[in-house]
Amino acid sequence: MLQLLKSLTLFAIGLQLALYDLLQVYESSIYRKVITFSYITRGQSTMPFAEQHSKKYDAIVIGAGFSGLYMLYRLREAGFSVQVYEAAPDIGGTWYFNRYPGARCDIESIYYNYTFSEELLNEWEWSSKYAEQHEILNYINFVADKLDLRKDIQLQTRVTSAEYNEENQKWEIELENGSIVIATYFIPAVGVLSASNIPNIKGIDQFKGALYHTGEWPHEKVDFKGKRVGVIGTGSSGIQAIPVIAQEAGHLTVFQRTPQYSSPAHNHPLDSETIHKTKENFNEIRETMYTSMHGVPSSASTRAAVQDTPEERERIYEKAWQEGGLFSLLYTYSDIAFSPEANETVAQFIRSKINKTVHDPETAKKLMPNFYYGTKRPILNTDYFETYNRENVSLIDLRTAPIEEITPSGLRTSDLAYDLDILVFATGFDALTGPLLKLNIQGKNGVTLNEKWADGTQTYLGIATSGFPNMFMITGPQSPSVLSNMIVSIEQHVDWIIDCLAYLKEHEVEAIEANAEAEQMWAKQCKAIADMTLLSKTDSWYMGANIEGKPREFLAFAGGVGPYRQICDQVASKGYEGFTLLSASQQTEDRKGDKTMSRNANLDPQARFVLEQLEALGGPPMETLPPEEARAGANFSPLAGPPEKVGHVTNKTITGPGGEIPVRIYSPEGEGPFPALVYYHGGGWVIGDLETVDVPCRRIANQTNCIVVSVDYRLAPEHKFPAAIEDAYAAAKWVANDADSIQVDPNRIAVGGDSAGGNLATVVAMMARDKSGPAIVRQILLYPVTNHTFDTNSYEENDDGYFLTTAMMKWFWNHYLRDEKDGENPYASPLLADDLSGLPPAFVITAGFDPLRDEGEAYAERLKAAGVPVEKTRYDSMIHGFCWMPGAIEQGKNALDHVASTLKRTFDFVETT
Ligand code: N01
Repeated sequence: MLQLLKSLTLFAIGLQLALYDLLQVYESSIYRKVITFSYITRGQSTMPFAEQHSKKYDAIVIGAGFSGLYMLYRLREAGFSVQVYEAAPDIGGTWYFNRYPGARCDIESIYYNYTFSEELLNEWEWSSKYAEQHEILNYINFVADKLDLRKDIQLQTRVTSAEYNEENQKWEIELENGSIVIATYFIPAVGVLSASNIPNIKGIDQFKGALYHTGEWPHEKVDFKGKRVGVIGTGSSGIQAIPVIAQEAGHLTVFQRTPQYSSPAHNHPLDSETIHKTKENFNEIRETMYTSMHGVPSSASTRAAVQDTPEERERIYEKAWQEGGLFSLLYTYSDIAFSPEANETVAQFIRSKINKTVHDPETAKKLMPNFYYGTKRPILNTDYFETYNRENVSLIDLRTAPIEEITPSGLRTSDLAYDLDILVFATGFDALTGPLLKLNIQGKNGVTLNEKWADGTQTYLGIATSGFPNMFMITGPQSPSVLSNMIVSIEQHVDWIIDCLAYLKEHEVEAIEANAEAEQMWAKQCKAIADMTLLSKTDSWYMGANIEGKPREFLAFAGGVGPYRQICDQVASKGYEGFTLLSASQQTEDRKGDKTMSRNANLDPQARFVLEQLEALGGPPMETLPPEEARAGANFSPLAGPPEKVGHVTNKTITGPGGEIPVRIYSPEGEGPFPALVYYHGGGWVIGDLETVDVPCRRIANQTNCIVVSVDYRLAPEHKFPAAIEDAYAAAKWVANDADSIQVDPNRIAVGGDSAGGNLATVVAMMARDKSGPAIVRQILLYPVTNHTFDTNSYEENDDGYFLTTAMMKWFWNHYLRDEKDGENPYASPLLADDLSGLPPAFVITAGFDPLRDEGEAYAERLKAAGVPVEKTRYDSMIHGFCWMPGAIEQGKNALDHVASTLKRTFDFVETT
């Protein structure tokens, strides 16, 4: 729990989804098993032909771009025999092919290089903030020469298929010339944007002019001088190419289907001081990149856009605009990636910039984007919008006049025909899965990758896929990949693969294969994370939406480069859990994790991600800390998400038995009197405060249209039992007695709380009954503490690993009670009360993965038996505390809305009777 403070930092990063926390879900969820297989020793005569006559390697790598080259280097250094095949006439991958005019990187050059070698870092110098394609290609060649990589690369050699031979556990890879090569490990390093998308437009073959795709640009200079040029597509490639082509072309016609957000790159030559400083501090910079959201050494603000005034936002957006970083605008506020309202503020800012830049209002109107900013890769430009002020450039809006046909002399939309000499397709790629599926890969049982992924991508960590042993993808689908600085992600994958191969060698493992259960969980998790953000709400190539017939799914892991690295490292540190390791030697099958794994299949993926993040962040367990430190670390606001607006929020203090009690009053707009909920936060009577439940209280107040009075009662161990209940009761009495002053209807007061707060709420209800105190019409008990005992099944099942642990509960109770005897007091353990009759109707929520589940449910049963009307709901897939996390866990939001609808019903009922 305490690691939450650190998690805040991560959270803040727009995309990163509010998630974090606790323990070893993976340990239980995804198991590692070692299966023995009987290795068939084959004599020469029974050996398949291919095996006898083919070249054999430990590893075959396909592709000689950034990923293939680094993979080659690491494999060779680790002592594996390796061969790289590259279809192109030279190395460079994406940077070999994408040589269209204006092509350059969108990550600052000084961070867009390999980080593994000090020597490479020191010997290379970038010329500008965003290097041009030819300079990046020069860099790649420099690295290849420096590390003497070319000798293991066979150029102009296309791989036409790869097939896993189950009998000998080898990959048989067929080359274009028909020859077969054999390898133990098959590593397609084919890039993620290497399968060009040329739309199937009628008449495309008839065009008599020159036709190009930005992703397969020719080596010879294309002469645009005086030509009538058409460009289809305004993504990153189009936006880079259009201003450059416009400078040369006789006339340029841009055919735009979807207008894009884009901000200026402010590219400039790099001065030697910047270069020197970066090199000097590269160790620290690298660390920041590795633990960051996107693989760059910067992060998002922790502030929400709604917390600032429009003027302040404008100032912040303007500063980011001037910075010219790929993520500058996205990082201005923590909620841009999550909240439509926050997103609209930055979208509006960019639209106003376009309006100011483009002179012709009609053209400016056509250029206005209207999807959620950041749900496509942000685009940097150099004079893109200014280009539309040129006489020789016109913009055609394909949304109003779609392309009907490509003709021999040009292109015809539903409106007009355009004569063109050159037509440029800047129409993007069949991203992430496309390059892999083009390889004709066949795994076990004759199943091809295309068949396996026909209805959706299934990978484990984006590195492996079940049914395809010993195959490793680099920056594959369902990894951070295209959402990140690719080089950082490439290095992380390659390093992980090398460590894995070393482990296999050491343990004499012949084959490693992802488990189907593990990849199902991973797919669910990737989806859940994307669904927390706005990313999956836009039709983009991230979603596969640009390719006809491609399954619609978010294709990357959106939880961030740093958290992802931690997850991969955890998997490795636990002996590659989630994988099956096939060993040649006799070993026993280890399936210890099975039971917990099948249980964890029911754990909500968003909750799981929260748990994983918190585990990844590490830190000492709360129960080992002094209370002040535990309190300081328990900041839940990142998980709560942005606070919603409420009519009025008033902080004040009221008089309590031990001094002033701070309260926060959330009031709806309009005239009262309103019904009220007196709310007690959880935190084991030791941690927690008004901030902890600020977001939930706002939501309940808005959804119920009631006043919520949140109470900051005294905490233990400074104030032991019964201080907290005395304050809690005093606050309820104050609300009833001073109802008029805060516009509360004294006949419609409910109490509620979560965890220890749920304990206080029901104890207040008991005290009110026992002392003829305020009339309470409803008690809302969210996974309440009801008994000072630790021997229930739910304690046993959820002892450790699901946010609240047994050790933490013991620590809380020990701080709260003066002695063991207090634990038997019904005002501490209401489940032990002799008489629960006469209490207000209860609404009890419990969570499946919560040590407190059983005592909450037992209490609900006892209330029922005492004649108290009870509604009881168990959120089966949830963890303790989930109502504090509505920003990260959808069901937290649902539970709060459930509370609100129950309260509303109660209040309405009381009003009408
Ligand atoms: O491709 P895209 P891209 N008729 O898919 C349009 C990376 N990259 O090559 O949006 C008409 O983004 C399509 O329209 P719509 C970077 O990650 C990096 O530009 O589908 N139009 C869109 O406008 C980037 O995100 C750099 O409605 C059609 C465009 O074509 C990724 O590559 C530089 C159409 C395609 O945009 C892809 O960028 C370049 C049709 N039938 C690329 N089909 C750097 O700076 C498609 N379009 C490092």
